[in-house]
Amino acid sequence: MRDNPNIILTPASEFKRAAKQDRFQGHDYYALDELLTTEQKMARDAMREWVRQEVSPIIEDCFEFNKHPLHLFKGLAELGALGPTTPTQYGGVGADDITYGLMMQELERGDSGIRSAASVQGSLVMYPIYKFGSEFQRKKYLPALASAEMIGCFGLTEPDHGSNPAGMTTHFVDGGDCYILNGAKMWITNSPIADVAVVWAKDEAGEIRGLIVDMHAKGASAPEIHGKLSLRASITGELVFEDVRVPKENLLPNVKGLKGPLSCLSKARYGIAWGAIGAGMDCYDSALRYSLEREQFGRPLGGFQLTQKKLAEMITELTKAQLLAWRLGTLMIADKATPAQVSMAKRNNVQIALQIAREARQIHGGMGITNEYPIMRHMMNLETVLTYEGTHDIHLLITGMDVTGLNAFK
Ligand code: TGC
Ligand code: FAD
Repeated sequence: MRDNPNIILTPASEFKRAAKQDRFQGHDYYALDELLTTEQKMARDAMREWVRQEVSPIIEDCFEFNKHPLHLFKGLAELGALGPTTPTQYGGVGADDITYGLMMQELERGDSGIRSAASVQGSLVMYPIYKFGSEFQRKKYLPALASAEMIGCFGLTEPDHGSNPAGMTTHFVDGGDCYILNGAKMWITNSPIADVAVVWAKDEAGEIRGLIVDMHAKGASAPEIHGKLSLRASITGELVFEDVRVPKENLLPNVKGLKGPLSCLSKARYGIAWGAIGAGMDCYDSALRYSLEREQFGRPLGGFQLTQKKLAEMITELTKAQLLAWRLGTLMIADKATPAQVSMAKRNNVQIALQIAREARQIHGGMGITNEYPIMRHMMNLETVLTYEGTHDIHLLITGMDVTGLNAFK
């Protein structure tokens, strides 16, 4: 549609140009910057600039035509966005959790799918290898993953076990000099392009263990899932294991049980709590700009009380979300954050970002449904973000369990 000469977009394309110029201004209503260190602000600003230069010019096409900009991995690696909190001796940049969060915010301001690529590589592949792996595994995999020489994926969800991963049926048995792995995983970000997968599977005793699986091994495959109307710049697939021989040295030695994968999720969910703010900000920025430039009934849309209500609520919710994420970040740095606190922030911030996208879409009127503006892309992406890493309702039940002490899952 963008190249259709029959469609005249004269006034709106002006707004689009103006909106694009100003999209990255950021909004810091409560002077959050004063709470950040110089290093945190520098990392955020570098990522914002990189997104502006490398992601924004291509992202609408990637989304529309379902293209996966894999070349961006190199830039992400150079900026230290792949496993930012990983110590430098393993190829990371040894950043603190607030720096990590701010990086995710800026990436998701660009696109949730690009943030996803960084989340999976850093929090779901590198983190478990660092946290639960042997020294041999750390040295073999972490530098290669941090530099994007190797791409990883995280296999927890199965076709019949999404919200309830404890029920998984993927399993492995002792095959003498190796383990023999069988089973299937579903909805796995980056699986079709992955060199390695961190796969959670049950051993012969029924205990959940983590395995680092070479995706080039015989019997391992990763068919792509097609037809996604969300996160279209991100590639998603299955993982299928048919008698795959996994070297015994690839078992993660230092964790057993569901707390292994769930603690990786805590790290990634925290990143999403920041990331969603970025998507919300991009929608808000676009809506604010449009409301000041688009006139109806002889005045800018922003001059009507109903539009001001929408904008005022957006910036209020964004500000609350920023403060929630920042405080959670300080708890993460002090190693005091609980999984339930992470759930609250992930759930709240994704929900408000989605609401902001919906309201921003209304402010843009008909133009809001086109890819002249980022709104629908963010909105469609956020539908996935609301669901993955624990659905909106699962996180509500985690909070419910935390405050009542009663487990609604069992
Ligand atoms: P439950 O009995 O509650 O817990 C089992 C053990 O795990 C511990 N635990 C955690 N540990 C660390 N971090 C967390 N967030 C934890 N949550 C629980 C818990 O203390 C216990 O430890 P222990 O020592 O007693 O054994 O487990 P349950 O089976 O009742 O499940 C609870 C429930 C439903 C909350 C959990 O299964 C859950 O969170 N389900 C949602 C599944 C989910 O989030 N899947 C995400 C898949 S990965 C993904 O979506 C990646 S998207 C990638 C991208 O960004 O592109
Ligand atoms: P279900 O668990 O079937 O849930 C369906 C609905 O039922 C939801 O609304 C849920 O909230 C509700 N529900 C379930 N149980 C309860 C309950 N007890 N009480 C009330 N309501 C309930 N997984 C990975 O392992 N690795 C990845 O890299 C990965 N990437 C993904 C990328 C994309 C694009 C998507 C869409 C998903 C990805 N996932 C990944 C999977 C994701 O984590 C799951 O989709 C999610 O956990 C939900 O599982 P499900 O889709 O099977 O839904």
